[in-house]
Amino acid sequence: MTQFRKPALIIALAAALCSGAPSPDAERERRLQWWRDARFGMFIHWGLYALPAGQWNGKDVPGIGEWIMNRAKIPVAEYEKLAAKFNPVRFDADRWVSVAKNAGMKYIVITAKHHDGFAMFNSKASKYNIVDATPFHRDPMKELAAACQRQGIRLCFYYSQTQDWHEPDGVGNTWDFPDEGKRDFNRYFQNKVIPQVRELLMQYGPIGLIWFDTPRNMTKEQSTELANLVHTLQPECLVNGRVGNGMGDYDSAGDNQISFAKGAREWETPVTLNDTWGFKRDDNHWKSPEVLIRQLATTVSQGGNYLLNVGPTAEGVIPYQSVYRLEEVGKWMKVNGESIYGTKAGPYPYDFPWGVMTSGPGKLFLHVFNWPKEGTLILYGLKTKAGRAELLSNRGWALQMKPQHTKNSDQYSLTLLKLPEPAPDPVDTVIALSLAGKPDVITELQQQPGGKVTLPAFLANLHGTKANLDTRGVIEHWTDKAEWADWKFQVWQPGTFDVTLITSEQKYGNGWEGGQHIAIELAGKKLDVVMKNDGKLDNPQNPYWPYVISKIGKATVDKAGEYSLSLKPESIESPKGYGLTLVSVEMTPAR
Ligand code: FHN
Repeated sequence: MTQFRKPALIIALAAALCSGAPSPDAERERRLQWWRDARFGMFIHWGLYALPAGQWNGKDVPGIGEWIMNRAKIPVAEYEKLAAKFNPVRFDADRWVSVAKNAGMKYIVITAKHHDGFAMFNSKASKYNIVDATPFHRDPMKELAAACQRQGIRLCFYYSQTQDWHEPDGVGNTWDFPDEGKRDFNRYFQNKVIPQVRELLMQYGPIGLIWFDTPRNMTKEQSTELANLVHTLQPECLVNGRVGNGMGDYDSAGDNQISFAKGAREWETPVTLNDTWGFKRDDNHWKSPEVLIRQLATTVSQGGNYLLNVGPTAEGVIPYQSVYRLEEVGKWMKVNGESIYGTKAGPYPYDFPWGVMTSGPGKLFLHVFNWPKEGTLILYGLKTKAGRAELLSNRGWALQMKPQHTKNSDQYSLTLLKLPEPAPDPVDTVIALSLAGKPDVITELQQQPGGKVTLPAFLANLHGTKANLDTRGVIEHWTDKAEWADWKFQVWQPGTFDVTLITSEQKYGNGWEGGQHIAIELAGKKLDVVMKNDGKLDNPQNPYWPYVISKIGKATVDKAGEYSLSLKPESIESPKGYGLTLVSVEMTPAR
């Protein structure tokens, strides 16, 4: 048998080469092009859950709105009755699409079927759908597809492939269908998922991507079957990472996860405007336009796409609080879109004290969140000659620049002088820097102008195997005292520094706990302390992951040069055993 295999393989390969068939990687590259250029999309969570809007039998149900059926353990027979009342007569597809368009978004991902199992489209595979089961009798996906075509936006569908609380064989409904032994996931997968995904790809013209969610129990075969189905029916249609088992065209970050360790594949993050995805009447925990704009810039500066959610009401209206926020983002995008669309991560592996950087063809875009008070912004480490610097809000006016290279220390610095006062946009002023060639930068960590040194967890040399670098760029599960980390970095202005540790708390998780005994060694000096909470750090880009500052002590370096700092736990036991979630070590010049 084996004797015949090799020639057969060679013949097949030769045939593929002769036929000029593109490789799977080349196909993926082609599919990704529009999505990479887009960088910013609208997520829409809309379904029957918009009717109860967070309340059941007169009581508030905690948690996110679209999970109400699960959180309140509503029986299928009760929840189904919502369909008879669902009549979104104020739904206007063109209006929704124009809200997205005015915000600067280039694609819309809408829940075709969420975990409650109700299809928001015309489905022959299940009568439990908006056309057959509601008095509305219209297919909003058809109307959205037409409106998207008219307005030049890509339509994409969200589809919950594992959780389906309506079906005995779907995942998640343990209150109606408690007998796990009777659950046959593959039966549900073949009878509902595959036919409905097929319908989504056959009924609405070209679809930008299918956004699967919570892969949980998906086998590699099932993930592959879904991805192949999508790519066979619509070769241009992308599949997100949550199809499971690495079968997506790109990676999906966790919900509301803004940072993503650099060097990973293309990625996208889904983000809420308040806390819920589906409409919830009493959720007033809205993010400010400032947070949203900075999150967008930060995501793109790390090579990601930003998918921002709205949860329309049961009447079919996008809440005004959402529309207002999207309009504010849209105003910023109209001025600064060039620094977002079609751009890539900046060439530096870290962020700056003043903000973040994206890069476009022949240009770097400096997103300045903290406008320098002294009217001067200095960038270290850029070797490529800069041709011109201008504000995107005031093109045509060249900013003054002073490039410098100090031979003995090999320090490169570019100073932007006489910057306008006050900040042209206190949220994010973008400076476009045209370059004479491809950006060539020194990527090693270095002290920044102003004297601060930041050693981020994602750039540490980690010695050990148990703690790991989470995709959001923090070292987590650090519970073994034998594991340690170190960093190398360049100091330009020696002196005495206040050393602090930034660790992370998880808002909806375990919180934060101190008590770990930490030792830091720098320039022959050892500092050791028991970690305590010395204050919270405001992190406007990432409100769901508040940081905690722990003071470590003072350390002095006498001369400029390369240094190494190590961080070793002396003991990592803490009352609850959470261990450390390390964000960074910070060295701030002591006053
Ligand atoms: O459980 C869902 C949730 O309802 C929402 O759809 C988000 C969006 O990313 N995805 C799941 C949780 O990660």
